[in-house]
Amino acid sequence: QYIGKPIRRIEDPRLISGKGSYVDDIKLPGEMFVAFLRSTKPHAKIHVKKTDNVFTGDDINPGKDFPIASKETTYVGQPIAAIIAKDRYEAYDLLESIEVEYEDLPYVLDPTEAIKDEVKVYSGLKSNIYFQKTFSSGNPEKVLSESLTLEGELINQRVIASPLEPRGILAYFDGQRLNVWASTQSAHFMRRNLVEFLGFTNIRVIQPDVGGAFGSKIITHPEQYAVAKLAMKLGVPLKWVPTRTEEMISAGHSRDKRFKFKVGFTRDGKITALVGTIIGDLGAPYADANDDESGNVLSTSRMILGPYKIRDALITSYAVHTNKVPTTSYRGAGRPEATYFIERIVNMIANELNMDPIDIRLKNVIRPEEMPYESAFGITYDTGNYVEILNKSREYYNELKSEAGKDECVGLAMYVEITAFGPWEVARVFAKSDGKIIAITGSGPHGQGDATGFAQIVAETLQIPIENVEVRWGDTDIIEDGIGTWGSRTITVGGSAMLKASEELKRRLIEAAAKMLQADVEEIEYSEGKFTNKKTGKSASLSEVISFAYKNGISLDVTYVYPVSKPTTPYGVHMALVSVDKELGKIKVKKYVAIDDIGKVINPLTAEGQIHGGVMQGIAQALYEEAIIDSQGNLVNSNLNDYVFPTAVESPRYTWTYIERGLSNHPTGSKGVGEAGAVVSTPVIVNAVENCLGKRIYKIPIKPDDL
Ligand code: MCN
Ligand code: MO
Repeated sequence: QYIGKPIRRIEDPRLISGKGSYVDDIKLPGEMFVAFLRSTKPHAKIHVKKTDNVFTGDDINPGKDFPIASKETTYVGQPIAAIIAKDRYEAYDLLESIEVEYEDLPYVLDPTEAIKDEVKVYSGLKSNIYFQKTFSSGNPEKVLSESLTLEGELINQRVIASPLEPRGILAYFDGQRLNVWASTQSAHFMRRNLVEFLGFTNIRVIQPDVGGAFGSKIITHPEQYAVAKLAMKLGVPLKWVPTRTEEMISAGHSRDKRFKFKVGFTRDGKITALVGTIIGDLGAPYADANDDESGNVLSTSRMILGPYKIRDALITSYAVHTNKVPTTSYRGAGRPEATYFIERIVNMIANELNMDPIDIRLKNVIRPEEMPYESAFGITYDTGNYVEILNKSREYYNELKSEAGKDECVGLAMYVEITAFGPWEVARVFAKSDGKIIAITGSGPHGQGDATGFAQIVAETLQIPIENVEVRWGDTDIIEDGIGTWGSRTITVGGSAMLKASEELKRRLIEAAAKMLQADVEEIEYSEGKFTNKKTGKSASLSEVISFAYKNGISLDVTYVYPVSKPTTPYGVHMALVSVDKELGKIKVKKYVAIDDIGKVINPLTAEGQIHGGVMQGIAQALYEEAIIDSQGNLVNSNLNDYVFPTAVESPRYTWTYIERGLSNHPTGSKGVGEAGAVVSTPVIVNAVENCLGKRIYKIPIKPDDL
């Protein structure tokens, strides 16, 4: 009735008519504004002069350099003092009056230099290497010596997640309770972080409307910790919302991984072995961010074998500190890098052997009869048919090729990724006495359209009109706990919790109806809001049964905790038609075709929207975006004009197709789609340009000069 239908987003009417309410729209009487003074040095001892309304690390985190650096800074942009004023204008003006003394320390910006540990990024560190791990399987060196080989280094450059709304927080301590409104991907996660940092539990966190995040708002940022702490100290409402440039010099940096590789293959295109070193740049040491991003370095390492049967492999991976902005998750979080590396390599081999990109993949992918398949690095690919999706892609590929005119080429790439991470999610579903069903999730959607998906799941399970379901989230007071929205987990993990909670509510309603209609539970038939006693033919409506339940002391409030042990693996084949004008140095992505298997599709409209957005971010990484950091550690392109942020003008025409071959084992049958486009589109575009230029490309973004 609803699941699988392209239902329009129930979130949209208020958002597109400008009635949304973001952190900066919320105003409390007497609120003051906080601005942060930021380090202008990549590594220095500092001394900040304290005055009345200036707060330093000594006030906020005595004896430590986090969240506010008090003794030693480790990147340009790091907050080193907070100032409080009546509004943002006064606050920014006052920043200039703060006196700081810097005593320069040696710094290191390049991760391959940092790995040598000659210059420490922070005096307190034993090593710049956060970790070094080895993943190995089979006998790759021997196999390589018996194969054709190809080697090189691929760099997946540092880019900046740029949600339209920057981070932000409003915090007010009323004498008993700390009330927080924050632009975040999870109210619950932020609450747990604040509880730990402040050592105080009476905290409520509200996630109002959020203008995008793309991973950059998973962690609690230093400024948010600092504002919460100052709000507790001062007892006045404090607000912080950064400018765009501040946002770009202090948050959302990501990717920044390189892969030095040697790959072995046979003359007929079978990949035999892969050996290499992955270096991930974590930026400055800063626990929340490093824990998040180092997980992504592992993810890149373990997913580097892609959908291919490579059993002889050895990958050494390093997560390394530098004196740059700490990196965090950005759409795909480790999987785009893995996909970029392996897909570039597969396409290079195909070109080397003059082989069709689909044929070479058919030679190497995991066969459907081998599913579930455990990769050489221990990732379980649960379900799917990689052969079928490749065969299906051929007609689209041939069509794009036949359309390609002069200086136009087609590129193709494939991916498998991991989504729907645990460890659990919570859903709460209850019936109001007025007949409405309220559905609450512990996750924190912020643009994806999950509320529509949840409403579809609840309406379908309870067989009621979708208008009778209200979906709520983003408040730690309305549900017992939650995880959040990231890792393309929400509709699969949160949705499965929602499905189970709805089923339990239905069971309770049938139990109440049985009492009301004097029947055994098995004698009650339920259909579309109507309960019928099969014996007597007597029936009752949903709202009658709800009223009966309330009057008879039966609770219709269900909370369901859904645990997850293993992620699930969506996959797909994407391709694009690209025109390359060498004379003008111009590249235009004309058409983009995506074929995905994301298991059961809950809502093809919102799922396709996710593909469009994700693909565009990957196109931008191939052609436009790059965090350019100068030799003094300054971000050079620190505004959206210089940073070459794509717009609708750069967008191709999309065709999206899905097959529902590999259902997941979750109650919803779905797999995630929120990141898929960003995971695979970069190598698609680079491959197309490479085909036009007839030479290998190792560095992105591809700039006009490179043509
Ligand atoms: N969907 C579906 N069928 C499936 C899978 C998903 O219909 N089999 C639909 C869902 O109902 C939902 C959407 O697709 O409308 C995405 O669901 P899902 O794949 O579960 O991903 P999440 O909701 O967990 O979103 C997280 C993902 C991530 S990790 C990043 S980063 C990202 C992304 O979503 N950030 C975004 N997309 C974004 N979109 C917007 N507008 N803003 C962001 O910050
Ligand atoms: Mo994410």
